[in-house]
Amino acid sequence: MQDSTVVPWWKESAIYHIYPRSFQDTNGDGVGDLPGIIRRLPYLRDLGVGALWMGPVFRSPQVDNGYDVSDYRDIDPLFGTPTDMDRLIAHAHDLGIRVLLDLVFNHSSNQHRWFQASTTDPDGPYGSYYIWRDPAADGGPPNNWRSFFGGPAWSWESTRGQYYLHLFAPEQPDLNWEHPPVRAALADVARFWLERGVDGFRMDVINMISKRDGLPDLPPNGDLVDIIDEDRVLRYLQEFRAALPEFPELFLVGETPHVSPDFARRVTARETAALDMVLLFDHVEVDNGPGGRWDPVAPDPPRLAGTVAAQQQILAGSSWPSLYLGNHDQPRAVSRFGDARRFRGRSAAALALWFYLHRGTPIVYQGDEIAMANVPLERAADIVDIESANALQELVAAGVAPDEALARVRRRARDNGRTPMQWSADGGAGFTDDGTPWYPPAPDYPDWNVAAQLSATPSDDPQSTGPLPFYRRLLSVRKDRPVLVRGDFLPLITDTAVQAYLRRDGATAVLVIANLSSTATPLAPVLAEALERAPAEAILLSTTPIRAAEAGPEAAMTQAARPSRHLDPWAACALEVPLADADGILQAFDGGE
Ligand code: TEU
Ligand code: CA
Repeated sequence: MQDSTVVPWWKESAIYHIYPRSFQDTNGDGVGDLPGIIRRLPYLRDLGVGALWMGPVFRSPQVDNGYDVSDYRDIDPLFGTPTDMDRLIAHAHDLGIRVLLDLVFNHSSNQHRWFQASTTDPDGPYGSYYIWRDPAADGGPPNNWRSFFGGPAWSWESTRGQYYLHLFAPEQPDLNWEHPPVRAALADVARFWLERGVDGFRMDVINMISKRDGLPDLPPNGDLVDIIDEDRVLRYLQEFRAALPEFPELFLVGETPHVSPDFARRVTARETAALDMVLLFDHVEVDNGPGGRWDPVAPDPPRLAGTVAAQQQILAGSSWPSLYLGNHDQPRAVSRFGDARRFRGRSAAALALWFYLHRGTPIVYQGDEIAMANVPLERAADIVDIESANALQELVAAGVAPDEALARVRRRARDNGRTPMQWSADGGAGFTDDGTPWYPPAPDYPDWNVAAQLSATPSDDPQSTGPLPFYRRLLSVRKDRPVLVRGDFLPLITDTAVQAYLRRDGATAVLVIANLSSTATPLAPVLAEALERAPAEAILLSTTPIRAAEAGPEAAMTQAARPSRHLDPWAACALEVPLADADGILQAFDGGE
């Protein structure tokens, strides 16, 4: 854990999240690979990120695209070799980029030798490595838990004559963290990669590793995560870090679906020495409808902003938020929270400015920096992700008309965020030279790709050039200003389409204003005045010429002619304001200390 006076790298720098199978193919098999990541490291350096987190590349049957690991110490040939990983780590470090691997420690693959042995030799050294139970009195599963991927969370293993637990697919048996040899074996896996130079880990569904004693039935509307023993999870994570004292700089970010605020705060507090950050979920569930994730409703800015502000509150002080708006499990942010149809470039930039200048570490998901969007998913066959395909089947089985079921699932299908990275307008989107991509690139890749946006400059309008230059400037501005790294988060407006907040430290303040909608929206006078007053050099970032002076004479007249200030659609800006002005703004919003 870090010394509290020094700002650790993971607070100052952004992290870039790579989905390896869709990032860059170099051997023509249509699947991204480690040499492909090596080839694109200069792109990450130029983007201005300080670390890359790659999804799992360990040996796996790929039932859940690598989140079913059959050998934690070997690289799956699909992605390359251990030597490729060594080269990647060395090259990344040469460019000042740290490397984070994705540890899937809640469960392994059923093809892992541990599970094979646990099945065939219950009394052997691996007999208790997994969660086995006898059938219930009626001969069925031991309790009523349902898997995240649909169906019972138990499968019968006839060789052993018992059920085993799997919170995800049957091919992903949960490891038994209550068994000390399991905890020691997993710490050894971490040590193996740390000794090869890895800088830290993202830990998959790590809040689920300890289940409540007795594995009790869930109440009728119980959520699977109600069965977690958070105190033991915290203890096991403290033990995990304590087992690796030779790596004092070890960075750990835990993926924690549905975790309680109290646990998020405890597990990331410096004094508990467990995790450095957690990946929360409330903000990526604001558009869950009454039927949950697969019954989506339109997200609205106030709900999204209010949820993010609540997370900031929970993780204020000695904890530290992560800031992600998309990943391989989520639909594309610009399609979900922006306006990909009418304001694709500008809404992607506005979302990035508003979201990533909150307190916490930005985690940029591959492709979001060029506003990659959802894909049509016109046929059920286009949905290949196990979770999304199972959800479609379950909806139809429950009587939802197939077209309606597809319409609901396609909006949230994980396939949306897993299409090949769009590097250029060349065939295969520049993702693969001569292979057939494992999944077709989005049809819009000829217009939305890295090459098309590389030539633009940060001062260009992201609506016309795409957001890549804007992202670069955003990450640079954030990193170069201590107030944007260390400053407090002070919400001003979260309940309208126009959002506003302050970041403030002892020396200065930054005012962030964003219209997260596609219509011109009134701006509170005190904010309009702050915009008018700000000298040009105080405007750190802006997605549009937000001020009359900046927009040229024609806008001056428009702006001045307006009875009350309006912010154009997806206009967003960050401006430095003197502390006195910041306090005045806070008072005006009655948000003063
Ligand atoms: O995801 C955990 C998880 O809870 C997600 O499946 C989530 O429920 C949904 O997909 C999006 O809200 C992690 C990995 O990120 C995911 O890719 C794996 O499928 C899952 O764990 C099992 O390892
Ligand atoms: Ca490949």
